[in-house]
Amino acid sequence: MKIGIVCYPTYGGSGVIATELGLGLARRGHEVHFITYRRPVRLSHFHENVFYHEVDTEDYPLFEYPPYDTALASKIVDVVKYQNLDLLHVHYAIPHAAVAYMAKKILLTQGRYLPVVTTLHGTDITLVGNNSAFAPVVEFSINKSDGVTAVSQNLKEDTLRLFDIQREVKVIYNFIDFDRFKKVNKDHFKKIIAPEGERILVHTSNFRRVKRVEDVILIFKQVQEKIPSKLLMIGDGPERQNAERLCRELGLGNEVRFLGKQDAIEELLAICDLFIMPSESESFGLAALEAMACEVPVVSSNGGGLPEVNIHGVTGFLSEVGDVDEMAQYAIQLLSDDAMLQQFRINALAQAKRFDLDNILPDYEAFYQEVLEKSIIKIE
Ligand code: GMT
Repeated sequence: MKIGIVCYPTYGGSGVIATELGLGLARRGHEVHFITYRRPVRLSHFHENVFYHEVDTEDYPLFEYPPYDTALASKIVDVVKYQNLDLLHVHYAIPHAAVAYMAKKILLTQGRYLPVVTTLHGTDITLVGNNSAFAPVVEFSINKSDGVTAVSQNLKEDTLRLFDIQREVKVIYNFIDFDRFKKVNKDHFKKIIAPEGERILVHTSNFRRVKRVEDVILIFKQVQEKIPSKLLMIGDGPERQNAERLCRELGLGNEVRFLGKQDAIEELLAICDLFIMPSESESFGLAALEAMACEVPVVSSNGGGLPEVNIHGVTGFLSEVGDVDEMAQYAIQLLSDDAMLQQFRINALAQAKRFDLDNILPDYEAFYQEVLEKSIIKIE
């Protein structure tokens, strides 16, 4: 198949999933064309069967906001026509699903039907998409897609609850590439971070409000009062400054390290004992899955689809959103019991295996095939 992929090229989960999916499809012999405004972060070097088309937005004094949607639609039309794509897969509804609809309509005037698959990732439904500034367009463009997937059962339910959806939404979970995410020996590195053998807690995110980054610090404060420990804060975003300020106020300057955006997350996860994810809402929680694949248990909130990934009392613990005290108690319980921690590590890996890329990728291929077959019927 020749597949176009539209996504955000940044560090967010939707861009990561879109890129890893494209690379996986290319390894299985499909021709994959990424159409984005910048090279996706995980598309770092040359791959067979992978092409990259950059969307160029023209700057002009009249434009207060560069018309990205128009530029993207034009680029999609161009790539579909000249690369002869079979199907377009857009990740994150805003604005990609609406732009795909526009491209599809343009191509139709030229006698070509472009089947479009939209994958809903989370905040495009629960936070931003739900906002009245976007909702009518989000609803319309989901209904106009030829196929729609959601990354968890919870996100599917949210989509059906928040919008008037006239079509089937298929759940295809986030996935993990075990060739990359696995526990590796980084003991030399561990000695630098925790020279006295302290426990290492970790949080990775884009530091947006929905992540409740300050809760991570408040949980860690309680943990390190009971257990010698260090905290790694990986990623960057609007809440980082507040989190750093809170650390200074709580006197945690030496115990917490803000590492910023990191590419080799798996090398850092390899030295960690516990992942903290207290998000307000999380459609799936890809970062938690990456940790579990590296045998790191998770203490998280129960927001959104997190209970589908992190199993309470098995791979970690779940608490109500904002219940910092309970999350801290769970973390202390786990980190002070070697046998329990070891068992949770094993359980976390076993649960992560359910989301192995090799199992999930064929679901996408089958779904594409289904959409293509229905599209042929539509043309006829
Ligand atoms: O909000 C983010 O953290 C980024 C966002 C995205 O779309 O880039 O992540 C969402 O998509 C991920 C991949 O499907 C999910 O694993 C994340 O849970 C989801 N984030 C939220 O729902 C907050």
